[in-house]
Amino acid sequence: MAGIDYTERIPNNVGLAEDLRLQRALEDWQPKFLDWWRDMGPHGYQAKETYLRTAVSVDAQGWAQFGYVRMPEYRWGIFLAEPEPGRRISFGDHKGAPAWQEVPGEYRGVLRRLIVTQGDTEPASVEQQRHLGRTCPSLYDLRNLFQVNVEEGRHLWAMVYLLDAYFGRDGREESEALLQRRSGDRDKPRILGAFNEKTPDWLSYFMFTFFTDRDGKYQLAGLAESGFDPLSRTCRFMLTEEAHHMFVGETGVGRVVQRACELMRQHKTDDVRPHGGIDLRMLQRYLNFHYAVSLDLFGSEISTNAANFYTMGLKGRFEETKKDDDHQLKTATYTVTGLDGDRLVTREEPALPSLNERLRDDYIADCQRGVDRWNRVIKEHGIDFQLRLPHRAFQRAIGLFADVRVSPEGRVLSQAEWEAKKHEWLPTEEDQAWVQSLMRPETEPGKFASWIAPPPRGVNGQPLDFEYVRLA
Ligand code: BYC
Ligand code: FE
Ligand code: FE
Repeated sequence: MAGIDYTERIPNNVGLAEDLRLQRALEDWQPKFLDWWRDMGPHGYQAKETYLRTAVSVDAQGWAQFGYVRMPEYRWGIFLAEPEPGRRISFGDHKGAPAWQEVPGEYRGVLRRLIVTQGDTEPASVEQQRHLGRTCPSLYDLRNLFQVNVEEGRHLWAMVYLLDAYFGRDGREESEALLQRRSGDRDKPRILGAFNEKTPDWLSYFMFTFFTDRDGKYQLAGLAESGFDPLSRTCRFMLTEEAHHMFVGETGVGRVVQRACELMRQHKTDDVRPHGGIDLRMLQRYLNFHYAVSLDLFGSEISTNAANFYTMGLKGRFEETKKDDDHQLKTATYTVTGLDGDRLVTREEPALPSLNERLRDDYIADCQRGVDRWNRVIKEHGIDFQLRLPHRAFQRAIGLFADVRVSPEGRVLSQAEWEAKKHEWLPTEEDQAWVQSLMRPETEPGKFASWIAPPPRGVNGQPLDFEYVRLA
């Protein structure tokens, strides 16, 4: 592996050529990353040419270059959004001070933990999705999957850059550990719950990119406000990529909805299964599951960690600088839903420890907008059905509702009531078997599987029957 010109091989706008120590650290890490990618990246497609978008710089021309690439040869680069001259910390105890260009010593451990938690999700999602290729509903979808995968790989690079550049030896150890944990592994699992779940089929994948990548958007938006400027700039550039992941999720689920509606109309039935579709009630159960595990990713409703991240100036609110308040929140309150015996009630809580819940609220509103767009498709087909986000307390494993059973409407249930009803609310074994039975590959250019409508247009102005992945 010696002798590679990494300054050329790793596109970057961080002056890598001038920083020998960092170059050496990344030079040591890159082959380990590639080993991981070969072992845990998309299974069976490493040698196939895929029509991918590669970022080679952060400006308008450079960040969306399209061309055929074999994934292991993808140019994973390190990009930070352009610096804001004179940027100041906009919240917390250090509000008004110049943004940090180096790690503030007293927060080193906390900051490292945040970066590691963020970084850990990126390779985890690649691991979760690695077997989807062989059941792709079209070459268009296969290409989009691989686009998401290489970009999650780049997001891992983004966090490893911060660890290697700013955290010395422990940063390098964390960089290695990011390649050693494995999604779903009993002994060395990924850090956060949703990233140890399986993504066994394309419906789960579209739900994941809608709901779980959207957690990414909100977490990255909080970190983009960070007083630690390199983290802020890194996250700001990652957010431009994240938009595509949520596009894949929203349009993916939307196309499944559309196909279900078309089949319902055509065959005048609610049960579209005999016609190779996924019916709306089953979709609702998948939605319920992915929404709940994604809500858990925001952490506990009342969290001293969240208060500390904010007070220390490390993680802000969504659109922190657009908010019109004191940005310190020492006396402010926030409305939080909690439990009172077996009733769900709202309470005014101190704002600082409620920051996870506040970010969750922003996220829920964003999810609702996407669900509304799916419902418009259903309505346009003249079908009387609506998809709904379940209550925030439904099926939670983290926080105030972790120990209670709650219906999608928000009623606290006895264990017996839950057992009697849960098959209506969460994907059943039968649902999973059905969805799995639909997962037959469609690899002829321009063709789409029976359960999903084609998208309105192709990628980067290319036609739908473009050879997005060369399988030959
Ligand atoms: N599963 O006070 P608490 C993305 C832990 S997604 C397991 O409740 P806190 C992407 C927590 O770590 C974005 N453990 O929560 C999407 C803590 O452990 P320690 C990822 C959990 O700390 C798709 C303990 O419980 N980015 O980018 O206020 C594809 C008590 O914590 C969970 C980030 O998460 C869980 N769900 O907040 C690819 C941003 N929830 O420290 C990529 C960075 C909590 O006591 N992370 N715990 O051992 C954070 O800001 C915070 O760590 C969290 C948790 C919001 C995750
Ligand atoms: Fe990511
Ligand atoms: Fe993502």
